[in-house]
Amino acid sequence: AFVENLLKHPVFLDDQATTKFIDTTPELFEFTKRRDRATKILVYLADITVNGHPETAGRPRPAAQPRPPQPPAPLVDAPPAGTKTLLDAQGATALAAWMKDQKRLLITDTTMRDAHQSLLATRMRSIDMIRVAPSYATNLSGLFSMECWGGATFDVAYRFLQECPWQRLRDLRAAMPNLLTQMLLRASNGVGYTNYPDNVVQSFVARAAETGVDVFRVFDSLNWVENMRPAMDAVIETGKICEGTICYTGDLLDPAQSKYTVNYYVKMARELEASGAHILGVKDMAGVLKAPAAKVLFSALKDAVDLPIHFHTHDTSGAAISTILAAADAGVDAVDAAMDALSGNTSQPTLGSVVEALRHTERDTGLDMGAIRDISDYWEQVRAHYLAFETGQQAPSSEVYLHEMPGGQFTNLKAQARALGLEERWPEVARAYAEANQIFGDIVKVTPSSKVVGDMALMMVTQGLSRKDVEDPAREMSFPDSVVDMLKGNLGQPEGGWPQAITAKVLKGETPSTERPGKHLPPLDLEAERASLSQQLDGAEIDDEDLNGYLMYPKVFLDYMERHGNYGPVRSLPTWNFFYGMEPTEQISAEIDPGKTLEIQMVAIGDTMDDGEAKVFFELNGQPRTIRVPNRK
Ligand code: BTN
Ligand code: 3PY
Ligand code: ZN
Repeated sequence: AFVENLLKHPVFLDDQATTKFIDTTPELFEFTKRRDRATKILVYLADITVNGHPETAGRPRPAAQPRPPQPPAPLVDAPPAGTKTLLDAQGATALAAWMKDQKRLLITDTTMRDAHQSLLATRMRSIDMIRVAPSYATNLSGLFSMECWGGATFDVAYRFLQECPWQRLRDLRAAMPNLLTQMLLRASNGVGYTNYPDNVVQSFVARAAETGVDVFRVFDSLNWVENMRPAMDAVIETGKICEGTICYTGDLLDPAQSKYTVNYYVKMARELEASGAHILGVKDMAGVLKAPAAKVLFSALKDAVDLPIHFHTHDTSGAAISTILAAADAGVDAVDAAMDALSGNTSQPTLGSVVEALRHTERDTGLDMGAIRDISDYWEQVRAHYLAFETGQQAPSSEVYLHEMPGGQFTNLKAQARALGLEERWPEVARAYAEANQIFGDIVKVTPSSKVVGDMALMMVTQGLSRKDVEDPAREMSFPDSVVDMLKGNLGQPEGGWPQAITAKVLKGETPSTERPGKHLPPLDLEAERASLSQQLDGAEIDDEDLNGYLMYPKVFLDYMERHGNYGPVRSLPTWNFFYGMEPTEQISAEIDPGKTLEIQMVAIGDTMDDGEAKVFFELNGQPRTIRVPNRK
């Protein structure tokens, strides 16, 4: 009967069965459900083994297969009470007050989000995070929060890792019940690159809070508070923590600095406080805040607002720890750091070193160095699997003070430059980036405005254009779409407005908008979108997670669903095998559901036949299985 049930089920008929569909459809008999998904995984493994993974093709490969990472054992029986325990018991306002009462410097671990976004092109897979999450819950329960979601991870999970980002969040939340989870939200740009209608942002925030985000770091890519309010209001409405965030740029000690001064930041901090933020975030996305300036900035902000302050920076220059110590001295409440093995350079400063630097001082973090070392050892083993995504950056660089490129963009722009054959000309790209920033009037550069500056820089290098050429009204050229869009006002308004001459040239006389973009975007009919998505997926029931994924990235989501139909829950594969397939005689396990594990052995790779298909021989749970895949090599 189950076969009939399964085969007649409208969703299954069209091979659109997803993990979630099967998980939430109890009428399906277990044996076949396993067999079916197992076959899909074997097809994936066969395909990668024969053809390679497109994402690692042509990239450096570890000399030998690294051993599977082993998470540290728990130091206590159960997760002790932590910040999440406090939030649940007393709410966001009490949590903020508690932060201010702490003498110790609070630490956010960014390893699962910004660190790999900034070092490994955001390619870290969920399995490598979820495996170590219980060790954090037991061994480092004194952390302030775990930044593990948002930013570029949402898009990359679907697009490149063939994973559902919501499932990642759900699993991490469950594995760290005592710790606050934190995400990066680009205000009206959601976790995308463009302004969404207000109700799309609201819907996304509500769903993220429901699935497991506790702290929302909300920023706007032009530091425009008006454009942050809908997202901030949506967060506050969920009862979760709203970290209203200032993006730091320039050098506030520079006497020539006329825009991004202490007064500018103080004014913005007050606006964020008045808008209901529980925490004031200071996001130094490029890592250009220097220690002496930090002292001035944080002292002024402490005086100006009553909120706890949370500082985020990058170690691109190699000088970030000095800035953190200055910030700690000036009374900052919390800072971000990455576990040692994934820290430094374009990533966050080194967590263990921050902890050590403050040991036996007033701001001693109280975190256990042994626990930190063990978890960092785990991350070191994980990192070895991602060699294909390393940037090749060997050393810190003071050039960041010239280009001010966000750490999270660095790896991305480098990959884009490589794709255009400009890898050898990276220093030119970096300098063009600085010039492009000046063309736009010296703006805050952070996703998505940083991407626009990057697009402009790549155009300048490929076409050999200087700033003067670009600004010359007599010289005709066509600009990247993202530049046109930004100067139309579709990302909002920067401090001081867009420079008039370049706007006129780019828009060819069209009048730009100076109002909040969301003001004119009509609300999307969410139920109509759900119905349309369901239709595109052959009648599948669409839950809020899938709907919100689709609203952020319609095409990326649909492509993901199509591949999911073919390859099944590949998130359960070990990272090595996900990227490199299997060797003959190799044996692996894949837990496709809690407690349900596939034992997979690759027996041999057969010949490719006349029809171009290669046979791959496996044993699945001891039973022989032959899979045919097209040999595209
Ligand atoms: C991806 O597209 O990056 C992840 C999904 C894997 C798609 C498989 S990998 C082998 C084969 N070659 C392709 O280009 N796509 C499929
Ligand atoms: C992001 O928006 O993804 C960032 O990390 C910005 O710094
Ligand atoms: Zn960052």
